[in-house]
Formats: sequence, structure tokens, C-alpha cells
Amino acid sequence: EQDCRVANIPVMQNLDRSRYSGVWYAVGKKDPEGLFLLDNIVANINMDANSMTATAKGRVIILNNWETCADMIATFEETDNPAKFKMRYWGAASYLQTGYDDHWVIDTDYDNYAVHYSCRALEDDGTCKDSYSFIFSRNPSGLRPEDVAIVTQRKTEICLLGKYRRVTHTGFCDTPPTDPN
Ligand code: DAO
Repeated sequence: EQDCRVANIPVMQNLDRSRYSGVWYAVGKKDPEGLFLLDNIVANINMDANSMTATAKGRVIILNNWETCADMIATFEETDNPAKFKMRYWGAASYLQTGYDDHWVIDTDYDNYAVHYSCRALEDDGTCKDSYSFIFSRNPSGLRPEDVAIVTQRKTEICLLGKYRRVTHTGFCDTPPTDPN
């Protein structure tokens, strides 16, 4: 039987942070409880010797019916595992979500795909009660067929196969809001 305890989830070995850096388009997402980012999700990760930050944007709906693009900022903290980070995040605007989440790199080939995982709350048996996960691609139109096979395997290993939805990129968040003046 499969071991779905969070502590036993396999993560990326020998993560090269600088190669993991750069622009990633979310093409798949497993949502947490009370989801926030809907689609058009683009992360720009900046991990090098002197910086551990990210910016991200995505379409959100705030207060039930106001649709906007969230501009998010994040900083990463190291843990004892080089592929497991803690991520503090907040919005450029005060009405956006803030938080302190795990940011685990499950697998990446750096040039095409990355599988991200975050568990926000554990069950008593050590499995995850509330997780979210991004499937990232360097290409907004999706993954190559050869990467889909690997990513499907990783989804299985993190016990989330079948729980993802496709994240579309329509250009909704590509242009900054126009100044009303
Ligand atoms: O969409 O419900 C959700 C969970 C994601 C919230 C945190 C996103 C903000 C920062 C992302 C940085 C890059 C991964």
C-alpha cells in the first residue's frame, strides 16, 4: 500500500537553485481549502547566493465577485532539506492573501517542468489534510508528452493523482491595470 505520510514524500535530490530560478507557468494545480489563485498563474523564482525571493501573479476573485490580478511577493527560508523551503508570502495590495507555507520541490528537470507541493495541515496519521500543488512548465501552453509521463508518476507519489485541474493562460494578467487618470 502506498505511503501518503507527508514526512515520507520524496523530494528533489540535489536541487540546483539557480537552475530552478526563472519564470514558471502553472499549467496544473491542486487547490487547497479556500483556494486563492485561479488561473493565469505565473511565478518568477529568484534563488541564488544572495537572494531567495519570488514574485507571482494570477487571476483571483476577492470578496466573492471582484475579479482582479493578484501581484504576490514571497521570500523563502531554508530548512534542513535543500528541496524543502518555507515560503512567506503577501500581496502587493493589502486585500490579498498572506501566509507562511511549505514550498517543496518534488521534481524538476529545470528546463521544462517542475512539480511543487505544499501541505498546510496534517491529519493525525501524518497524511495531509490540506495541500496544494502546482505543476509548472517553462512553456505556458503546457508540458511536452515526455514530461507528462514523469509528472503523472510524481502526482501518484505525492498521493494527488486525479486531484489537479488545468490552469489556463489567456493573457488576463499580462498587462498592468490602466491608471484611471
Ligand atoms: O492559490 O490557494 C492558492 C494557494 C497559493 C497561495 C500562495 C501563492 C503566492 C506566492 C506564490 C509564489 C511562487 C510559488
